[in-house]
Amino acid sequence: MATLDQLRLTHPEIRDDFTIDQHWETYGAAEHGVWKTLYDRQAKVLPGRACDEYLSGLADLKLEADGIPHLERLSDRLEKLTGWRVVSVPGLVPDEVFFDHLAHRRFPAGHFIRRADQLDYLEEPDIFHDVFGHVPMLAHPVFADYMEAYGKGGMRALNEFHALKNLARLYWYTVEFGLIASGDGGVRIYGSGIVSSRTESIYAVESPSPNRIGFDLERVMRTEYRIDDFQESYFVIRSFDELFAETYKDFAALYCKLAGGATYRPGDVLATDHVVTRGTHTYVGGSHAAE
Ligand code: HBI
Ligand code: FE
Repeated sequence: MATLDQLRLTHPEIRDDFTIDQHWETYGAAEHGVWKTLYDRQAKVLPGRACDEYLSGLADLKLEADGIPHLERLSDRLEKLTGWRVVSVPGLVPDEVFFDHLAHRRFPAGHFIRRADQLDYLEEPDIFHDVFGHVPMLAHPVFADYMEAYGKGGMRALNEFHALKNLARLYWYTVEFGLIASGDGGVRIYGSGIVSSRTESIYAVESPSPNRIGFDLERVMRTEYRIDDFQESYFVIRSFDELFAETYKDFAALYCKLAGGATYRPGDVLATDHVVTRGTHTYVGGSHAAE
């Protein structure tokens, strides 16, 4: 995580909240071309796999294939819907800065876009992951409330409870890799990490390999996650109202309870789990999952 002083070398105009001006006119044809390639790929795999709320957010915000979005114009549309704006940042920002932006309905989007030879994987979230992956769901009023509540909760977890790890797991298994039950007994995608990845969009919905487990707040907060491969388990919510209602739970009592008790590996399935589909992979145990 670069510090403000380090970032000042490459972004002299960076502000104390780590935001920079996008200077949309400075993106070149190659960068707009990468956006178009990624967008066109996802446009082929998401219908029938992404949830309706995501797809209508994409349409309502007029996020299209033609090129990297102009964040000010995008924010003017988004703000009319749910009060959120999208701000440009050089890359990952410190947790407390990230939470403060979310708590004030500002979503920080990486300024850069991956290179054409990095289409399938990158270590830091770029503007395609952040804007194509995260922003459409911010047009959904209940999810928009959830993200603000997450930001406020993050500040408390960081400052009062040293429970950031538990909260990061909640973010990971909902905002980044969450699934929602669809009426026909299947699942649909709302998580940004999935929806911005062609291969994982297919894997998360159709592969028999991963577990798909009914969402439970404490269960998720106790479950480690991997950052370097497809998820071994996905957690399935029944509705965004259900997810938002979780934020009203007494997190202080929960964090105390979490301080003791088990931590689960990504591939574990518990007797108490509501198993939607049990994965065919066998958890090999082995190296502890990356945190
Ligand atoms: N910074 N720009 C940016 N984007 C993120 O998604 C992000 C971050 N900083 C921290 C972070 N995510 C995670 O550690 C959160 O779980 C806190
Ligand atoms: Fe993300």
